[in-house]
Amino acid sequence: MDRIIEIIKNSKKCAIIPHVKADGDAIGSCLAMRTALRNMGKNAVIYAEEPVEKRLEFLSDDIAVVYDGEDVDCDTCIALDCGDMGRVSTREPIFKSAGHTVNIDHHRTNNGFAEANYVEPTASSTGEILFELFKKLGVELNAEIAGYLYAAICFDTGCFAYSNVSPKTFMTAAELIGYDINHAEIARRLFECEDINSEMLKAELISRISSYYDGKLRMVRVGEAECEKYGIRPEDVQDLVNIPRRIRGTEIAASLKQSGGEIRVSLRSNGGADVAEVALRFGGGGLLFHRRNAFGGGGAYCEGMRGSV
Ligand SMILES: [Mn+2]
Repeated sequence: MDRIIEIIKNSKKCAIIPHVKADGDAIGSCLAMRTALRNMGKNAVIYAEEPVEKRLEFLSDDIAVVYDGEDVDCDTCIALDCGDMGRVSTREPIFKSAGHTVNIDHHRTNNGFAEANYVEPTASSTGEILFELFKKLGVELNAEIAGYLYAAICFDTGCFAYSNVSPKTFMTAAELIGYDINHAEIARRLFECEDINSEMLKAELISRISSYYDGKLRMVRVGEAECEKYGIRPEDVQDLVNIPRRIRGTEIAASLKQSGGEIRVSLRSNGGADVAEVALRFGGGGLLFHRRNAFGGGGAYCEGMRGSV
């Protein structure tokens, strides 16, 4: 982190990169970083792979530049929430041409692809790490930055419900709320602001959940044809994997989403299965949390995500 602080202090023009298919943690973290850098008098621009998804649009009306391959003039490139170069994807030329590169992330599979890397797998989110970095960097927090960080943490913890939440997560959130942010509205916009068409599609998918091994493995599939029927883009169908995950008896939940000639696979475990290992075997990435079972049992709780086949 000391090296990252040194690089940031010496930078003038920074490019900030969220991972491909940027989620709430990636976008919230990038917005927080951009505001912090600008408040330090630096030039900072977020380069995204694609337009930001609808549910995150409330965060800012000026979220990101969609990178179209132009030459980007920056001295420092900061990748946030990206586990590897594959997640930097088309923004790789920006990263490669920068004088200094920084990688801040919490995915345990992160392979340290930058000049300076700060990877903390016990952190709930990249937002939680940035809170710590900003303190060391002397960034003056305000309601705007606090709101972005809160959104990032809230998103990656499923509103503080997932096993990646630690005492530090709550202490960070407690400090952020102290900046007079509307945390209830942030949570509502992230998790309870569904599009009616997308809910109708999900209703159809619920009726078509497939079960294997006495229901221990449950799966949903969505193709482009169904998305078209309900008039929504496949990338706007969120949390598919949680549809089978929240059925009683499910140990492993899977979702298959067809989009643009590829099928994306998401995996989640409610029990002892290490689905991150499965995702890795197919070239995906994963998060794994070894936590206690509910009410302090000794077993491990594992959660893995994002495999692509
Ligand atoms: Mn994250």
